[in-house]
Amino acid sequence: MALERTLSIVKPDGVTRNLIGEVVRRLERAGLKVVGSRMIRLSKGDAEGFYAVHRERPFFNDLVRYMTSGPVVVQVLEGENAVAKNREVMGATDPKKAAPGTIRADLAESIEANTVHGSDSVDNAKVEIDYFFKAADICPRS
Ligand code: IDP
Ligand code: MG
Repeated sequence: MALERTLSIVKPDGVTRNLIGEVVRRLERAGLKVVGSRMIRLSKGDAEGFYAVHRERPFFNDLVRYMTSGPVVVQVLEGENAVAKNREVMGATDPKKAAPGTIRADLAESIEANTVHGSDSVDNAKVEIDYFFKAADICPRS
């Protein structure tokens, strides 16, 4: 077990439907602690940069349009195995394939508007946290 940090985002569909608290409740109940949090409206450039790894995918332009369609909450989560734990609580990308009881199975609207983002590795978590947070805006809790 290792104390890790990961980046979580409540995506525009989650914010629009007033599900910020519901998402955070589920993450906290799983033992994850919020150590950084702010609401932002991504610019086109922000979204393109954040999802650069997907730029050749057919859904890229739609994804950027969707992620810039309304405010998001970017959060840094801390905890034992935080990267995998967050992904577990989120569920699979496609809500139709997500395990029952996960955020995406219970709350997501579609494979695109799937309510939450979570880093997929410890290395990517570091890059993604740095994309949105200055060190001074993160408050360690353990
Ligand atoms: P992840 O969010 O579960 O890590 P990724 O494969 O990294 O999934 O895809 C990033 C985001 O792109 C997804 O969360 C979703 O919003 C969107 N996305 C992924 N696959 C598709 C697709 O086939 N159609 C439309 N949007 C997609
Ligand atoms: Mg991903």
